[in-house]
Amino acid sequence: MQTVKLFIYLIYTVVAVKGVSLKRDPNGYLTYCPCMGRFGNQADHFLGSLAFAQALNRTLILPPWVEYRKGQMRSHQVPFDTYFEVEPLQEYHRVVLMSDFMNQLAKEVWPADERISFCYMERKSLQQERNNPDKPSCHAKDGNPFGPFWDTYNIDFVGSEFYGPLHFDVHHSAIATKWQHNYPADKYPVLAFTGAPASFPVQHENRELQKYLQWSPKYREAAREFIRKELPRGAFIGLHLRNGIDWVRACEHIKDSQQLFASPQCLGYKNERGQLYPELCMPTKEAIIRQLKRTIKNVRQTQPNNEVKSVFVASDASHMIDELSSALNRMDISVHKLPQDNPYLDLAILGQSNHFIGNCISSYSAFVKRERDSHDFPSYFWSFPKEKERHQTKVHEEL
Ligand SMILES: Nc1nc2c(ncn2[C@@H]2O[C@H](COP(=O)(O)OP(=O)(O)OP(=O)(O)O)[C@@H](O)[C@H]2O)c(=O)[nH]1
Ligand SMILES: *[C@@H]1O[C@H](CO)[C@@H](O)[C@H](O)[C@H]1NC(C)=O
Repeated sequence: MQTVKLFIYLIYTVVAVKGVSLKRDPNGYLTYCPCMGRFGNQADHFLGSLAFAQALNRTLILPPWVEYRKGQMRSHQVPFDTYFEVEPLQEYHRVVLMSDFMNQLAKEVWPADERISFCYMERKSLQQERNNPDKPSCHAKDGNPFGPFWDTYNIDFVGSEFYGPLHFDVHHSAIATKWQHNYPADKYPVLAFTGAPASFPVQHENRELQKYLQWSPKYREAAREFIRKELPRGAFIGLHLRNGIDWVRACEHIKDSQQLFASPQCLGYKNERGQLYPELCMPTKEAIIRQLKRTIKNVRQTQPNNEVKSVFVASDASHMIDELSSALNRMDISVHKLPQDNPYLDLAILGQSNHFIGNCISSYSAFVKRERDSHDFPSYFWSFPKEKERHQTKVHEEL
């Protein structure tokens, strides 16, 4: 009897220490490097990849987020669950953290000598291929962040698979069946993509998957703390000001495109709500102050019981604290920002604001907009709709 008890006790401790051990998914796995862009881009890609894994009925291996730090040559990989919870995602589809997969399953499911990287077509190497000059390859680890990403989990590839002309649009075709036919799970237990199997910006159909992406307790708490301790009681408006030098340059592409980055979120995926114009990307300081004042007045009229007491500003460069403070001084509204740069905490706070004004072109703003949509919180965009048109609609309404 004693020995049985001891045995059971031992089993319990082993399970408790190692965590519940994972069972192999007979339908296989899918993973990718979030190798394009910073957080906003990666989040768009994540939603598409999640939908794609679901359509193929493969477990999605949750990649870490790829971050770039000033003055460092190699990207940093931050575990997926640093920022977001794993559990809510399970409601939609099977997922597993990359570290858990590599530690617990890779040895059995994905032995080192069977690791194939998937890319649409051959990717040219940056360095000269010394050994094999002519052999086409995905060169999955060539350059930054490609190399550092897979190195994080000691992954090397022994071969390449070019999957073209297959694509990822699972909503408008039977492409998922073709993937399953070409790459059955018993022969290809893991599909490891050199980039996200998804489009940018996120497909319209996949926007609502945002609701499964929920902030980790650490960020949820930190946002709540900041709001409670630093902001006066009452409603607050969250602003995203995207105005760094890289953005000024990005905005120059406005003139030769129908859409730019996240712009379908306000213009519509088929431009059904208008064409691009420069102020959508780079509103002037005057326009920002005008729109903010107008929004505050609107809230006062429509929600007199929940008066705006403060403004929270998130920005990659200029927060305009002085300009905004003096503009709102007479209205008795204070203006705040985080003491230190923290893009994730900025996002989590913007998600909780009573009203939000973001940049339609920015995928960073788009993250906030989607999260708020999932809670039915109101959001607006700088200089949208276009001022002249807005004036015309107003005149029209008055008539
Ligand atoms: N702390 C902070 N960082 C920001 C803010 N806005 C942008 N950034 C930083 O700038 C990056 C912008 O890249 P993305 O997240 O891909 O979004 P985007 O605005 O579409 O920009 P690009 O894709 O680079 O053109 C973010 O990931 C942040 O690191 C902000 O309001 N606060
Ligand atoms: C999808 O995969 C799961 C887990 O492997 C399996 O139980 C389920 O039957 C699969 N669904 C379909 C439609 O094949």
